[in-house]
Order: sequence, then structure tokens, then C-alpha cells
Amino acid sequence: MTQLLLINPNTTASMTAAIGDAARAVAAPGTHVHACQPTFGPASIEGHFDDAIAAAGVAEQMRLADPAPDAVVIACFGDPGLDAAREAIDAPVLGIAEAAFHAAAMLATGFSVVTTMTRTCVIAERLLQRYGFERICRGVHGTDIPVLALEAMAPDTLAQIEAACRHALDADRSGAIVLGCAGMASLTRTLQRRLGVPVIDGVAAAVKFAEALAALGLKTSKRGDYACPLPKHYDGWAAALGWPPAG
Ligand code: 5HY
Repeated sequence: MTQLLLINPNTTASMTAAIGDAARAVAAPGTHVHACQPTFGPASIEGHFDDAIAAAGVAEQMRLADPAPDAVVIACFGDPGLDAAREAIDAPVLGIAEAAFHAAAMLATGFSVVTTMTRTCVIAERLLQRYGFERICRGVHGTDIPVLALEAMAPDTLAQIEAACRHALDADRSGAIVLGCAGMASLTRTLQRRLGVPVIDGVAAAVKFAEALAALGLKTSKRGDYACPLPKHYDGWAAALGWPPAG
């Protein structure tokens, strides 16, 4: 049994449940998906401040993980706390943005990202540079659909996202679409059928890549910057997150 810890870094339980369902829909029979969310933080992540607090929420859930996971997926398109999570554990840790970029780059010579709030496009653009995909991603497009509006998924919301995808494919001359929010996972098949191009949901991509790394027995390197954090006392509300873990 592969224990896969799926962290939704925002605090909206219905979104955690939907993301968990999307993960289980593609997970192998031997994979147990444990979906969780932080006990504190933003109801949705739509900017730098949200992202910063969400990263601490990821660190909290890494610390609280029981049983110890064989792999971890951070299910927010900003990949908040990814490096910190890789320090905290030797199991593979995947961010849905990074996983989606890798998948798209294997399916088209150029892809476009369609995401929620336009103000978060810079977060995706910085991840593209950080991961080395800025030459393959031909554009990042905001729809200004709030993350939590995806929960309700009103009919015109899907139509708005489909229109943004069509515009991106034409304007960027790209051959694939990366969905820029974990809350868009449920739209993948419908959009792929309607657009006739690969539509990549990072949740599904990250789950399959995580299973593959775990099956290969590969773990996060503990040599250098991903070595466990140095022993350190934490103060205030973060006291429980100090190193090494108590007990
Ligand atoms: C996400 N926010 O996947 C990101 C999407 C975004 O709460 N879950 C969130 O807009 O960056």
C-alpha cells in the first residue's frame, strides 16, 4: 500500500474533499490517498500573503502526518511550501504546478496556463522560471474567477474557462493547456473533449508522478539544502513546528 498525503493548503473543507476525489479517481488500486488541510490559514490562496501563510500550513500538515507518507502532493497551483516540505521528509514531495509543467512539456512543444485571478499569474510565471519551463510555456492567462467560485461551478464559469483556453491556444500558438488551480480538476475531461488538445490537471499529474517515484523507491535527497532542518527552537504559535520534532 502506498500512503499518499494530499495537502490542500487552503482551509476550505469542500475543496479538500473535491481534490481528494480527483486524486482517488486516478490513483492506482494500491494507493491510499489521505486528503488534509491546515488548521489555520486562508480559505483560498489568491496572492502572496495567502501563499505565505499557506506555506506554513503545509509545514504544519507535514509535521502532523501519521502514518508517515510514502509520497506527498501539495495541491495548490502556487506550490506553497514545496522546498520546506522536501526538507521535512525524505519521501518524494510534488507540487501540482511543477508536475503539470513536466507533463505538458512532454505532450506539446508549447503550452499555456489558464488560472484564476490575474493577480496570481506572476506566481505561476515565477514558478515557470524557477522550474526552467519559461521557454516552453507560451503564456499565463487569468480569468478573474475567484478560487471558491469554482466550488459552485456555475454553467457560465465553465464557459468562461473554455473561452479563456481557446483564446490562449490561439494567442500563444500553444498545443496544450495547464489548468492553473486545483479547483479546476473536475473540468479536465470536459475541456479536453471540447478543445481537442491535452488539458493537464496538476492534481492528477502529481498523483501519478508521486506513485511512480515511490514505486521506484526514490526519495528526496538529504544531501545539501533538502537535508532535515537544523535543530532549532520555534517561538509563539509555531512552537510545535521546531526541530527536531518532539517525541
Ligand atoms: C489553488 N489557490 O490551486 C490556487 C489557485 C490559484 O486556493 N488553490 C488555491 O489561484 O493560485
